[in-house]
Amino acid sequence: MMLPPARSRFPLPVAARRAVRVVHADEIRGIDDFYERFAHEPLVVRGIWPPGHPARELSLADVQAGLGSRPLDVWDTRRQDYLAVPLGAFFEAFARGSPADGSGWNIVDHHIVDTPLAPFAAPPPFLRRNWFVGAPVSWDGMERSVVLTPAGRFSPLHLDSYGMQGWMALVAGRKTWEFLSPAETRAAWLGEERRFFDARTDDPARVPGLATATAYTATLEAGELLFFPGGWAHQVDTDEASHGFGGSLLNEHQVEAHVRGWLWEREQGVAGDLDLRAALERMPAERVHTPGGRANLTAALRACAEWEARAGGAG
Ligand SMILES: O=C(O)CCC(=O)C(=O)O
Ligand SMILES: [Fe+2]
Repeated sequence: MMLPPARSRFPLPVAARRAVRVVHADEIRGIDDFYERFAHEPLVVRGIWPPGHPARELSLADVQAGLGSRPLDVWDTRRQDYLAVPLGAFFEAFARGSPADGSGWNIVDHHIVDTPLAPFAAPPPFLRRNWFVGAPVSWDGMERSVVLTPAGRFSPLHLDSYGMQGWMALVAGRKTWEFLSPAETRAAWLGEERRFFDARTDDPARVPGLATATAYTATLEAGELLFFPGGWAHQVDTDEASHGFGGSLLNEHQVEAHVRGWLWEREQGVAGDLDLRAALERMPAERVHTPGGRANLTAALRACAEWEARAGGAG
């Protein structure tokens, strides 16, 4: 089904907007079907929590209680780093809402595997093939996180690290997402400043390539899940105070996008701590489930080798 394309307070200066595809969870018949028929573009999935599912009932107070006493990991877009914020201070600011410019605290990847919230944040069955979990990467926390966003907050355009795939499911609130495909994402990169275009403050004349681009947009509502594939840049506007869950994944189905994203980060000097090539080289055969996935992995490793040979030759 199709909805009219959504538009955020700070829309991307694109030629056209197109509504993200919406499906019901029952239409997805397992992991292979998901990657064959759905996962090549952003997707809204309805019906992930059947009536009576405990995640649907989780209040903000339940989330606060379930977090324990450890400070929250807040992503600070100005510093491009995590900030540890005491729980009490965060919930006070959450109640006040974000300043009009959309700044303020936002929690989208505070890991909760070691808290009572973990079972509520289990990814749906079609999102359970994940190389972040278990050896050799062993970044299990990436699989499920809590999401807590005050009303009015705006996350400017960015790519998630390692070209990873992401999902978010809201228990309450609303968020408007705008996406650029991997091919159009580069037009929004301000190379000399090593950052993406910020729709709140930057002159659209700085990103002329977007004038012919199409943004995929969606307003994510409570009870819905949003998925985005590897390498899609996104900006997120939170119209209503929101809480829910999210997670990140890497796997055989989109490993080429992950490698492209990671090599691009290395080129720009913004790559994180994971040596993706080394991890992929050590991936045990039993963690690859399909012949197509095996071929993707081989192609991705070849791309890493070629990139490193070029970078070595250039340097
Ligand atoms: O919800 C937000 O403000 C940002 C979310 C996001 O960028 C993500 O989940 O990757
Ligand atoms: Fe993101």
